[in-house]
Amino acid sequence: MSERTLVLLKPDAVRRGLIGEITRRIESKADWAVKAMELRTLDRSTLEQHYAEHVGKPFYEPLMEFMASGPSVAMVVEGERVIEGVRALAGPTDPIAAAPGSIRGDFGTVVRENLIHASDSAESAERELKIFSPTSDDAPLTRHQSSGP
Ligand code: RTP
Ligand code: MG
Repeated sequence: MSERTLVLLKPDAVRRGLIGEITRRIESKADWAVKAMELRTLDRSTLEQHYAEHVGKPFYEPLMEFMASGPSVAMVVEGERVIEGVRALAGPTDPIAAAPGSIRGDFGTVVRENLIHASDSAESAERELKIFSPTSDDAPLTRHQSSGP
């Protein structure tokens, strides 16, 4: 079933020049498509809504500070089982526990600075897409066959 998810490339991913690498992995999956994309430094109010479930946890304040420390890329990705699928590409929260081949497993070492956020359920996706609402271009996506040399 085709669905939409919210993906954030966190400030560490942007600082380290990994926007292209991570986006490539997502975009390469058959029939998944980036429907909206925006680079911006997330403000406190957006982050409070986004991470409301973690208020009061010991990692909450450092997480908020990290997430506001520089620009993130917010994107809407659409496709078959994309919610579960991007979580699988990302790997578990702790990058040391994440298998090589996953985004966190290949590029991360620190739990907080784990490169990517992806909605964890249909309910989260619906909620988070409303918070970020990057402008979506709903024109049908035409994939052109490259006619290279
Ligand atoms: P996310 O929400 O960012 O997609 O990540 P997640 O579902 O894998 O992890 P979650 O438990 O929702 O935690 C949100 C983010 O908080 C940071 N974190 N730090 N013990 C810690 O220092 C700790 N635990 C979590 C991570 O950046 C995590 O992605
Ligand atoms: Mg989460």
